[in-house]
Amino acid sequence: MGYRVAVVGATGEVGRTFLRVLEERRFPVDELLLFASERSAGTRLTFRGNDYEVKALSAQTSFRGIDIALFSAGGGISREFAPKFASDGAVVVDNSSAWRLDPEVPLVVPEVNPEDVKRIRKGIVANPNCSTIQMVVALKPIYDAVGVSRVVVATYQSVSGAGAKAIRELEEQTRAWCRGESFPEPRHIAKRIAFNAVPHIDTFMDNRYTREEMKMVNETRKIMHDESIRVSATAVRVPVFYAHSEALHIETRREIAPEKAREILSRAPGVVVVDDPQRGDYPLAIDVAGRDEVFVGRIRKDLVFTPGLAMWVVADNIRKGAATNAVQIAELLVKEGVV
Ligand code: NAP
Ligand code: 3JN
Repeated sequence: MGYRVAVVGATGEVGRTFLRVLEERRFPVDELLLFASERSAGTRLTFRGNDYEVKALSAQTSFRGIDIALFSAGGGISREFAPKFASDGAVVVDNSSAWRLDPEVPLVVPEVNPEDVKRIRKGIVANPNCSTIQMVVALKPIYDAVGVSRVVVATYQSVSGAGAKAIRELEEQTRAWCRGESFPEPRHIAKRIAFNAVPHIDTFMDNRYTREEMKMVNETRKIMHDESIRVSATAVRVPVFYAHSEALHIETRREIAPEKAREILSRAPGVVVVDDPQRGDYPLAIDVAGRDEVFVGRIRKDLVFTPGLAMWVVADNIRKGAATNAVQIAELLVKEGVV
């Protein structure tokens, strides 16, 4: 049996990747409806070798008969349209932060809390922030083995996290530098990103952390069902096209040898351990781009948190951090008979 699937934000970085991932994973799509803004109405996108026309999403759009709607058009669109799709019978898998902390909306990473998809109340399941997803996939096996009390994390986030226009921005700035021209003004990233590192993703909050950093704090607790886990994050944009990297410093509740952590992580679902630094083997964004797993390396004892571990965690932010995780959620919805 197949499903009637809608993609909202189909022309964006995440939307286009949804189509690739649905095709690669052979998700049972019977009918596909593509939506974006008025700007790209009429654009044609390919899925399984067939052409589909993108339609403008509007208050007049009919949402009847849709089984699953994959949303990636920003929080405003999700707040307005997800309830409309849901009240017409669809289950919405939403990629924005709009619904993530709503107690009636499950926030799901299939390797961590798959059972939560059954707790749908509003017809919406939220996909966590990309930086949270890769962190919790790496944390969960350690948490299950010895407990985790505190995490300090610094992120190195690629420009694709800020959308298709930010990718063009890094390209244009780099091209200008190569030609000896002056840099064009930044428009989609807070500061010049070429040859730079910018500790400013999303907006600053009253506590002087950014919204991106606080997403990691709050979403981790909700996904792990543990309000006692303390997370402190610094989120940094770096001139990388695809894949986010993270330096994690973890306080565990009980002692664990790095060798044991390596063994546990090697067996964990969705994790690939690449950890032989003497031979120059550790995860790199350029190798991880295009992959669906979370890559972990540099696993060692932490020198501040005792007992504790330090590790380096890398994942493709557009795939595992967004489209792949959302399609995995859709697969769970099918498996659990929710759709
Ligand atoms: P993007 O490349 O800028 O694409 C944005 C998409 O949203 C485009 O398809 C755009 O359509 C569509 N859109 C914009 N305004 C719209 C409107 N008024 N009505 C309908 N569609 C509209 O951005 P992206 O990287 O794909 O990310 C999109 C969203 O996904 C983000 O805002 C964020 O909420 C979420 N996201 C989540 C994660 C995560 O951490 N899980 C990661 C990345 C993104 P047009 O082509 O017509 O402009
Ligand atoms: O910047 C990144 O690397 C990830 C960005 C995600 C993002 C971008 C715009 C709006 C989000 C998100 O998923 O948290 C949002 C949002 O708040 O919906």
